[in-house]
Amino acid sequence: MQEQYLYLGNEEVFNGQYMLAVFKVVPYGDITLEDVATEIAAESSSGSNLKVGTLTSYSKTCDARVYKVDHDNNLVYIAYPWLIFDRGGNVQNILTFIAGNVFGMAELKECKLLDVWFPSQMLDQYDGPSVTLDDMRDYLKNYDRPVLGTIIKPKIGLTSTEYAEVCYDFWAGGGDFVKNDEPQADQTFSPFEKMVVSVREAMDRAEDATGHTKVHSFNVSAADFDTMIRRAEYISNVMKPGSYAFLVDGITSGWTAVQTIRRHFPHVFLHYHRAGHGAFTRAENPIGYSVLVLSKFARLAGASGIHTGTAGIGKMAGDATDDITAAHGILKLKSHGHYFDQVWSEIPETDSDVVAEIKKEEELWNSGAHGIAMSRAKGIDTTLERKMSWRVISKTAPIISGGLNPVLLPKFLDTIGTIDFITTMGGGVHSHPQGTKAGATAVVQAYEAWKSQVSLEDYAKDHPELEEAIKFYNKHGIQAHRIDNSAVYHNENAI
Ligand code: CAP
Ligand code: MG
Ligand code: MG
Repeated sequence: MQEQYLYLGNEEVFNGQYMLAVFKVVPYGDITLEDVATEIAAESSSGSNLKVGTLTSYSKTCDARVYKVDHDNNLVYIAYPWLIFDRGGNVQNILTFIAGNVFGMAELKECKLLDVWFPSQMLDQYDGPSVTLDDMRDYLKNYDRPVLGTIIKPKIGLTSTEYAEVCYDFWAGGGDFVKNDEPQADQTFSPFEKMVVSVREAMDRAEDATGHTKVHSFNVSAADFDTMIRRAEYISNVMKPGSYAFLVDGITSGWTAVQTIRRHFPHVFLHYHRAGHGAFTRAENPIGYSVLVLSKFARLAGASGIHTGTAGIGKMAGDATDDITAAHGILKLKSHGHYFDQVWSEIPETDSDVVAEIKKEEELWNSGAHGIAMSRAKGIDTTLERKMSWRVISKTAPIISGGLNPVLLPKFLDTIGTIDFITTMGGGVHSHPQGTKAGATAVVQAYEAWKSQVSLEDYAKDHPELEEAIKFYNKHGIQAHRIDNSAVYHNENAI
């Protein structure tokens, strides 16, 4: 037990000077929860396993504080004086503190960081997104449906021109958005620059053919930041402004890579791909952090969009409670987390402007407007960012992929409760029996069916691409049978 970190019942932790965190903790042996909580607080802030003689009165102000222990649920609440974090809006440094050595502590059988809470005074130190899905909607002139996208498959192995042809087919079929798959970079069979030029040419053809603008998200993850910046600059020189996003493999290339691209290219949609997150976030992982925690830090760091999962409908692990809480947690001005309610305002949440905007946002969401996007389609200007961009951490868009196909889209739409997201279907488009173009059209038709509240089967009667998709995916889209949204998404634990 390290008493200096034990502050049960302490109210100071709510004074805006502390970032709050809650961990699910199971220690080995018969160590008490309070005891091990102080060890976690020490290791994740100022201490070690032994009390040192070099402490000063000031250094003690850097101590994390265990302010609540919930024995029934094995929960430990720890407050971190956010002044201990590296100045200048560095997200990597926070996670080094709270999601660093603690995961290696021998006395811990379980240590899962489930939720975090940022006070408004702390939010003001961080970048947040500079480009949001609203800007992409303005470019696409798409306000009344999700941005419908794909990932080019096979995941790797097409030449640059073959890759671009698949892009063309998807866009010609009515799709909005194409992304590189997360490992596509600069491979011998698809040199990066040739791929970019080929994509631009295919995009121009698709825009001429359809009369609609299109977007492509390019992976700029690389061996070093100079190469990342060089690739990003090359894309910026080849593509039209607004027609491209930068994808960063945030887990494998790291938070510094994410923030480097965010800061060097503040006018470009920053697409955070989370390949590798499963090692930390899966429910069956006793050590790690939640999808919500990952997603909240991505918003803090300035990601315009991050993958948040298919709520148990697609091929990846994750359920409605985890994935939908994360999606709403990064979209809304006020979000209900697993344990904390977060207001993403850099001014006190009691400020009348903020209170008014939260009220308006809740009304829009509750009005079945499926979130802000639909209301904008009705000409209601709700874009908080336009009015208060200097006062809030703008929204981050959920990016939904992982085994989805047109047949599963309506169920996901019912589950997520908004249209304000990007969906990207890879296998679920390029496996369509009639090919990629028909696959894209089937996705659009599936959305149209949902929007007009007609069953897919009825809508398919005069939409052949969807009809073919239903036959095929009900047979092959294994996830078609894995629709379990019984996990009711709610926030009973919100404080
Ligand atoms: C999906 C995907 C995505 C993962 C990401 C893939 O392809 O491109 O990277 O699904 O998962 O490589 O598997 P499919 P998440 O559409 O063919 O499944 O969004 O959960 O991070
Ligand atoms: Mg700011
Ligand atoms: Mg992928």
